[in-house]
Amino acid sequence: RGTSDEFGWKRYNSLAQIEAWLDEILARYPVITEGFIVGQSYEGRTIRGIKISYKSGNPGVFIESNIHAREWITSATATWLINQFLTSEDPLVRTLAESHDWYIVPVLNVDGFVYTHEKDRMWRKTRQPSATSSCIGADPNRNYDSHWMENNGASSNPCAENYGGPQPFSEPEIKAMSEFVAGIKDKVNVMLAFHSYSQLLLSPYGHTEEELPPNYDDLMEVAKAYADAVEAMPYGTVYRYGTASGILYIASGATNDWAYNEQDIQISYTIEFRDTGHYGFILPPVHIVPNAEEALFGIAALLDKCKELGYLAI
Ligand code: 0X9
Ligand code: ZN
Repeated sequence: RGTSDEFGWKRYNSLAQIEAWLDEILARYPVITEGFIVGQSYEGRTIRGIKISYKSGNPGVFIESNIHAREWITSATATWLINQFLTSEDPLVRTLAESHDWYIVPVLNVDGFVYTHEKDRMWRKTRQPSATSSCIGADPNRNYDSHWMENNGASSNPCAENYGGPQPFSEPEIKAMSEFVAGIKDKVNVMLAFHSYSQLLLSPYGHTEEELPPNYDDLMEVAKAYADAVEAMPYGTVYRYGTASGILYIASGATNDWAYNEQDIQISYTIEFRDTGHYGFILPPVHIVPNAEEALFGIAALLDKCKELGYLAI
């Protein structure tokens, strides 16, 4: 007990720890949970997820986490949420957990994640070599086939941190993710892509500033519900919200734009967690639980607003 190889939320966990914990959870809750496989990474690792479903006919929420390797707070938060959904006795959390079907992928960029633990803490991209350069990996959040490479929203330089890859879905992790989501999209009402850092809720579009998404007003109202709920918590953490292109920068080929544009998932955000830059990606582990609590109550408020606006009908 209390040794560094034990899974928990007092420190960041390795991929092996997360997978061993997932196995325990799946064995302990065999009726409510179901493991799923998204696919295989470039280095041959299995990308795993967990579905949590208390009853049939619930609206679906997909959580994609750790697509960027160094954003460790995202998988720590995703696993904490899984644990809450299964063990919390708070009535609000019970209602949240039991009235949605959750599809959660704690670590999508498995190769990159292992690399950040073993070699380079600041690694962001995948680990697939380039055919034209000695630089390794593409930015997986620029590799979806929605407006790929448009408007300088990704780099064509294999050495850049936002390299879009040689073609859309060149990265096996993203091809697998796209096929997995496409196969269940009729059951997915909400897509949330977990990132860090900056404390932002980013809606489509990321690829253009010239146009707003058709349900922009609703997307802003839903994001405001999340931000207001988080700010009302004792931590008082402030989240800003807007379109990704409007309040951050133009980025094309990202998960939430692809889900919105190509899979018709009408509620789709990138969420940038703590902090605003003091620690940045190297967020101390004392932030894990507070950040995850904010995500929990933010998501609860977001889904309440989605329901009110009619987005959770199935
Ligand atoms: O650049 C990114 O991929 C995200 N920021 S991060 O610092 N985590 O790398 C922002 C993605 C913005 N979302 C869209 N363009 N839709
Ligand atoms: Zn990111």
